[in-house]
Amino acid sequence: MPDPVLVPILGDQLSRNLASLRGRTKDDTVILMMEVRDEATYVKHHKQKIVLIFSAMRHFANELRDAGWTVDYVQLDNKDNSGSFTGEVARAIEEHVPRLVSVVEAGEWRVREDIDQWADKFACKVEILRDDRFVCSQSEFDDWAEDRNALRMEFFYREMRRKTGLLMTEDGKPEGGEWNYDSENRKPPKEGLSAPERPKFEPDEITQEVIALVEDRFADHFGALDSFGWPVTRAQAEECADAFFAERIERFGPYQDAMVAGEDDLFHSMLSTSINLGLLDPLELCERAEQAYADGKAPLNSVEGFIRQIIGWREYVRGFYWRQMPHLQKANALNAQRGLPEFYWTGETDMACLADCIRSTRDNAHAHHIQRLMVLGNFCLLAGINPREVQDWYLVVYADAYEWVELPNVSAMILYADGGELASKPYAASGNYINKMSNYCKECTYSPSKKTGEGACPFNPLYWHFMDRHRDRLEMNNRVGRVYQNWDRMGEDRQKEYLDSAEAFLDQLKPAGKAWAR
Ligand code: FAD
Ligand code: DLZ
Ligand code: SF4
Repeated sequence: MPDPVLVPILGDQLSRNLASLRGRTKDDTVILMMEVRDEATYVKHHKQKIVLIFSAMRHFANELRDAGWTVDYVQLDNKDNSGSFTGEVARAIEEHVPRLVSVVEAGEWRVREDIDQWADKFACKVEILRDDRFVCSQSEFDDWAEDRNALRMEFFYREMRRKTGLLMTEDGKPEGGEWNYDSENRKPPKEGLSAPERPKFEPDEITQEVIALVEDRFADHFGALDSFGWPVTRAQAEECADAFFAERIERFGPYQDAMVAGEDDLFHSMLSTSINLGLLDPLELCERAEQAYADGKAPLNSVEGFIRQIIGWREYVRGFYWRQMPHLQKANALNAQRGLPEFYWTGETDMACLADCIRSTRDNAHAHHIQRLMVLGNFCLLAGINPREVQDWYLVVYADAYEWVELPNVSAMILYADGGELASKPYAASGNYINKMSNYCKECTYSPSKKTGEGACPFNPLYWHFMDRHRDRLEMNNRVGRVYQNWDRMGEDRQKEYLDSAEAFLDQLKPAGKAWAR
């Protein structure tokens, strides 16, 4: 093919409607897809995450070929694989002699920095296109953020509702009269609460080949592989979406914050891996949710909750990431310095809530939102774990983890390491919250009603230890400040019991001995 356009497609850009493919002709385009060591090892990703990405990439390449496109696909085990995106693009330029390299901007800072060098590095024109799979462009986010003292998801979300028209009445009002039905999304789980199984997919030949590759090359990475069942094609992802809209969305809203031991998915959509890879279009999913409401198949609090997660939180954290990078990686407003405990990797802890969330993380490369936030995240916040170690853990262990979405959620949302730029207060909670929203405590060695000493739920003294050590900062916060009245009313002796209890617990935490993440 003389002077083609070279279109590199990254592992999380598996969309047929990608900006760099639109308007291209098949006889004039070479698509380049690259499995590279740099991406597979910049952290030691969960084995399922690597299998998911490589298998989805290989399936996508085959679909493109079947549709008549020319695809130059570089496998990780190709013997002359250079190991980097830039190295492979250089090789492809030499081989195909393109007139233009057309690439959609990368989702992550690390990769975008590299791609920004391509125009200088290569003797060939390079265009970098906006990733318009997101509702909000960066310049639009910046315009919205520019003249505000504080960024709050809620106000951004309203803009996105107006922009998309989702759940808006004809006269420009929010459907049902309210913007946000979060207060109706906090139903504790009732006894025996269980959700229908989501579709899982037996590994086909392509996935099996990738599993063998990962077992061979990444044997020391975290996570189980035998339970792999993630959708790796758009058709499979659509089957998962169909199942969610048919069977689970109705109760998604009420039980959004509920946790049940052994019920790993509950009523969550389990679609984040497919959305982030590009297999599913986030806006199409929101439209399906809206339709489910219009058809009377799902209540407003479920549908609004789902749409808010996608055009609200998902878009908000992405805009926030690009505004805050690169310093967000190093932010540590609370000066948290403790190492991540070993049990985050082994799951060996007698705290039943953490043990179950870590088991699900190891077995599925997934935990649902409230587990990530109020169990795993809350513990790291209260125990003062160093943000870099927590960031690495979350980036490694979840199949849906890419830095643009992981970092704001970890650094800003759970650890308050940005000092409150993203969220108005830290999500700190004692054992009482977990006991209310889950059935974990029933099977736990500890008691959530015991506050200090032997057998007390560790979250209880840790909560007050956290509040006490950050009093100077948090007392000023009008959403938190009131708790200090309770603290002061306890008196010095009781306060000391809390603080001693927390310190005894923290002292026996064993930091991770092995380099699990990097
Ligand atoms: P559902 O509960 O069904 O929600 C629907 C969709 O909304 C999700 O698929 C996702 O696309 C979006 N969404 C929901 N919450 C968020 C959020 N806080 N930020 C961005 N998108 C959101 N999500 C990731 O995709 N990748 C991550 O690396 C990631 N890391 C997280 C780390 C922490 C500490 C926390 C608290 C949350 C994190 N999330 C992350 C958000 C959320 O936990 C997952 O998107 C969700 O659990 C995925 O499961 P689901 O598809 O069943 O989601
Ligand atoms: C996460 C990941 C992994 C493990 N491997 C690859 C890869 O070999 N090739 C690829 O194109 N993408 C991979 N990814 C996803 C990328 O990290 C992601 O697409 C970019 O970093 C986004 O900026
Ligand atoms: Fe978790 Fe505490 Fe409940 Fe045990 S008692 S499950 S540690 S919240």
